[in-house]
Amino acid sequence: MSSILFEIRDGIGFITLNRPDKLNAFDRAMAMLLQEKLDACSDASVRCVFITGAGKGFSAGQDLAEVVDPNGPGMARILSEHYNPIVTRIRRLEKPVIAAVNGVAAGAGANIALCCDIVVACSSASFIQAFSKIGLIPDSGGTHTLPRLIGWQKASALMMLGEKVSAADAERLGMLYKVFPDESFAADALQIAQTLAQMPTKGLAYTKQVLRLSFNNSFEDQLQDEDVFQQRAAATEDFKEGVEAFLEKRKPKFKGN
Ligand code: T3D
Repeated sequence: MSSILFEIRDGIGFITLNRPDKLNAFDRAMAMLLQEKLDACSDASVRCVFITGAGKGFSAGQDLAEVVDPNGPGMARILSEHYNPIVTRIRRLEKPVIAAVNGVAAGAGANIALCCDIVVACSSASFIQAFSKIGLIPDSGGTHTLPRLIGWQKASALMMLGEKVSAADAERLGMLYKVFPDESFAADALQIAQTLAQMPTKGLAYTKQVLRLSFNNSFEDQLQDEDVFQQRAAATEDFKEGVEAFLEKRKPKFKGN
């Protein structure tokens, strides 16, 4: 069985981290396959990406057995060839990426989830910046993402203490968008993906890009970037359709172009 399950259905690229007996911890094969599947999501038929975990966890981060395996990739390659390319692909994909956190998300598993555009979790899920407990620093973009989500002080404490954060606390802190009950989580998370897959894909991609630019921009520069991206959005077929549908008092039918 492949360590990444992938299918494209109804405009959604479904990616499932699939090493459930290891809580979907990443070995090299899984990290490389995830990159391959994220690349496949560049296809125009994919209008939204949905990442979740098989079994009871989302991902426990790096497979620690691989770290000490003399035949493993070695520490020097793990960030540059595994995690950095994964989170970079997620950030650069010109469509929304949802992390549907179905259980524990630890280490790189947590930070891959947190770099997605919309993070939802089931009520029994949890997040752990597990790195400090084994003498590492947080990676996979976590030192960039987490303080921007919840502020420097909370991020610093969670990263140093390595405490488990419940889904409810993660929502309260602003780490994620919404928590859904375990029983309805699969359907509730899917509903978000289905909604996004019917929306104006290019407009969502530009939203993602301009939000990213805000991290480094002054207010004035951001206004200019909004202007640039708004011109692009206004040139799309979907904008035309959105306005026409509004004026004709009908439901718009967006095609993603
Ligand atoms: O170069 C570099 O390596 C840098 C890259 C770093 C990236 C990172 O992600 S570093 C952080 C690595 N992750 C961790 O340190 C987390 C380790 N796991 C845990 O602390 C716990 O498993 C959890 C808190 C995540 C969950 O606890 P629990 O009690 O729900 O489950 P469990 O019983 O600990 O785990 C279930 C199984 O998954 C178990 O296997 P077994 O005993 O049933 O055969 C456990 O060994 C396995 N597992 C869980 N996490 C990992 C793992 N196996 C390998 N690597 C793991 N990370």
